[in-house]
Amino acid sequence: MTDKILVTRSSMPEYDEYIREIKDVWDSRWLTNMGPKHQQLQTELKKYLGVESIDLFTNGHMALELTLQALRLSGEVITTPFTFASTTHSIIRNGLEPVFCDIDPVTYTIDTNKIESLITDRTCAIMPVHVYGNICNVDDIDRIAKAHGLKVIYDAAHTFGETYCGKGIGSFGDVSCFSFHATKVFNSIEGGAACFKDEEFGKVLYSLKNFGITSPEDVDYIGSNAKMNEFCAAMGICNLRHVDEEIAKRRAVVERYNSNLSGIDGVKLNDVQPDVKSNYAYYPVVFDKKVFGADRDEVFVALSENNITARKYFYPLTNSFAAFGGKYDVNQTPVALDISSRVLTLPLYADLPLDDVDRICNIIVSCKK
Ligand code: T4K
Repeated sequence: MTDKILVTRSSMPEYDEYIREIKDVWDSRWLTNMGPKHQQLQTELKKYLGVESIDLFTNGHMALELTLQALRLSGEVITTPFTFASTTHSIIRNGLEPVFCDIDPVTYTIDTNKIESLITDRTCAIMPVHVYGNICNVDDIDRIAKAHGLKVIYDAAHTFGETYCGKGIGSFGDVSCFSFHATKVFNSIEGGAACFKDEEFGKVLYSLKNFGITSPEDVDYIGSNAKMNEFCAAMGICNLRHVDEEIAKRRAVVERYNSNLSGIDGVKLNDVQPDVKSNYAYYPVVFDKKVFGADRDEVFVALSENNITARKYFYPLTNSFAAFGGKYDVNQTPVALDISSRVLTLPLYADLPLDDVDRICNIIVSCKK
């Protein structure tokens, strides 16, 4: 019996490197509340991501949720359902109404040709998602937002370190939010960041992650608690030293998958987009049963039987969640509905042995009928 292969595996520094990094935290007993490690990671990330301003959070979700609160929005937010629960929840938990736009069948990001028909006099913002490391059509989105006076908040959870035309992906839109969760290309165990340009917005956002406290005797906003602690920041500092190396290794895994799976009829692979420096975050494969003979679920089961856990990211669509009591109609986003029923994300992490990639691909190929 071979060891189980999971969809991903956290990147980690050497044990001793982390222990050295937390020595100051231990000695100082300064464990959280924007301490020195938090400051250091923030400074290093600002440079690495190529953004004007950045603030760190306890996770990517709180970055999204508090960003929407800090923008003081009301009304409707145009977004997509082909995403993790976090995107949609951040909208609804702010008392805003999500309006679901369909996705592009090639990049799986918001279909910018369909945004304008969804704009009403209640629309206040667009919250597009860069999916799997594929970036949205940021040029179209910028044009539409400017024409209609809308804010743009990117869910950039999957696009750590990517650039578009040489610019950090976090520098697009009014705000871009990253996730540094254990499963991401770069992790701080749990963590996240919001990147922005407007300093006034930044001040409100900063206080919202600390209960809305603005000075020792003033609480000006109804905030939350979403501060990154020093142990997480220390993990981030260590992982950032190695992230380029990790991305290069991920690339080698992706290229091995591509060489094994390209040219198989009924198996659609994901291409790196023009002008994008990719981080190789996920490896999505879309199956066409009519051509390949087997559907996504059959491939999923075949892999599971061999101790390999692929994942159906993103199935089901967020607009079908029981939590929303049938309020939204999945048929209004037919491309998203179709892709979510056919996509499988295959195991991908820096240290995934190439022999295992070959084995995974052989199992997939053996499903062909
Ligand atoms: N927006 C988008 C588009 C997102 O995808 C996400 C998060 C967010 C926003 C919110 O960001 P955060 O608030 O999470 O920072 C995982 C992650 O928990 C979640 O962060 C991620 N997206 C989502 C796509 O995937 P699960 O429920 O699938 O994770 P789980 O526990 O099944 O882990 C998957 C695999 O990862 C495991 O089989 C093994 C590996 N793993 C997992 C953990 C927890 C590790 O190697 N180490 C670990 O510590 O949600």
